[in-house]
Amino acid sequence: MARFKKMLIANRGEIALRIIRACKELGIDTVAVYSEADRDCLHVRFADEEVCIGRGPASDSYLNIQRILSAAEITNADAIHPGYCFLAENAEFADICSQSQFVFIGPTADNIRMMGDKATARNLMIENGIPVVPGSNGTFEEEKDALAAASEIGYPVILKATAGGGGKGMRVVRDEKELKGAFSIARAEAGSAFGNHALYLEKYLEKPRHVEIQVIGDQFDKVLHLGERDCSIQRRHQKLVEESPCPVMTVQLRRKMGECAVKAASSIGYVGVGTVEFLLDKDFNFYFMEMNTRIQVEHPVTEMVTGVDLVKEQISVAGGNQISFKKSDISLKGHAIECRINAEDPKRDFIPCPGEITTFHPPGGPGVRVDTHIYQSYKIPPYYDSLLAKLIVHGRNRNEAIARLRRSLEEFIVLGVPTTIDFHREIVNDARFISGDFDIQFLEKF
Ligand code: MV4
Repeated sequence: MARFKKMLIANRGEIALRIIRACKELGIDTVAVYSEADRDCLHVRFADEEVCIGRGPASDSYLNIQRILSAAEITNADAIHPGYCFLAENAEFADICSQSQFVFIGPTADNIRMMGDKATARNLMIENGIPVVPGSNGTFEEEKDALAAASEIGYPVILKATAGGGGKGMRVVRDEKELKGAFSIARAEAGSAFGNHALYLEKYLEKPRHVEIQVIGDQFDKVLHLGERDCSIQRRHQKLVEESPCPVMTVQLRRKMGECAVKAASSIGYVGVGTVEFLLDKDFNFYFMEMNTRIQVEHPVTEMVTGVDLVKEQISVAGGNQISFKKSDISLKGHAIECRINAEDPKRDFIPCPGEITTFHPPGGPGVRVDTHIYQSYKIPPYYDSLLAKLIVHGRNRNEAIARLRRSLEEFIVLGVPTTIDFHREIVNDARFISGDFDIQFLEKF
């Protein structure tokens, strides 16, 4: 693949390193951008070139479109990889990149826009025969319309901001009185958080699992899926543990969910890697929630069970190549589980804890992968999210994966700041986790 000569990575942390690794294997030179708070970061050291783009706060650096484009121009980069968060799902940024002759490593701006508006995405799924939770037809501007829709659907309902996603701007409402209180507050919150007031609502499902399908599309109208990830173990919409396969998945259900995910992506001519999120209820009914149009934090669990390098494949399809494998090449081998290690204090409501890493000893051995940007004496700046490392284990089956996870967590030493390692040690010894019997409320009762 001779398409790209030089890639600018518009991100930091472990994902910037992950992208640099993919570029090295593809023979693409790399440009790191960094903030003044990130001078000593590994992405800066491992890239071929580096450009400082501003002060610590993300709005002055990793979110500053003009500075990132200037860095791409002065280094003569031909592509820009946004990673996740920051500008990854910013349609305007994707547009500006292409207008400036830089290939945006991601889907088209229109793909991002379409899926970024959740009510629009929901209607598109209905048109394509993909199951959605009973809910409103589009958004509403007035409380009376929300009340009418809710009484038709039946309580409890969940109010969602059409410009939200990933749990931002959602509110569960149990009766008419609650809806009357919540409507204008949710509307105002959506307006200030997303610059878009519009809300829609759905019947609230009480204890589903969060199951998402990894998809990839190329520029030749080919879309394939790479199986699922179960991401039910989360707290305040931050995932803590992800695994593949989903412990309750069957071959038939995977085929049905996979077909729906492929249809969802195909219906908008999707190009790139993406994730279609579903809720799965106890009776194995599944419902489309939203589509994430980026590479996700938890992509390594899919890499471990499929053997596909998703970041290399993502860069390849953005460069105009066909997907490098066929549907029949994809089989899920064994079981993979990821734990997110954050600099947070579980004893103090998971408050982020920046500071200096005084001791760092990552685990190793068979079936163990650690994606991290930290090292001994690294100082965690206060400006960004608290993810320090992803521990990903693989085994021939779920039990072997859990055994490897348990002993890896015992080996893993991070001192200097509180981390979620101890919390994960408790999760892997929980009977319901071990039996695979959990849903999105698992940590609330933990
Ligand atoms: C829901 C839901 C229940 N019913 N929609 C959360 C993130 C976004 N992707 C969609 N989400 C949900 N949508 C209906 N109709 C449950 C979730 C949900 C969730 C809700 C509250 C607390 C934690 C949650 C974790 C995963 C999903």
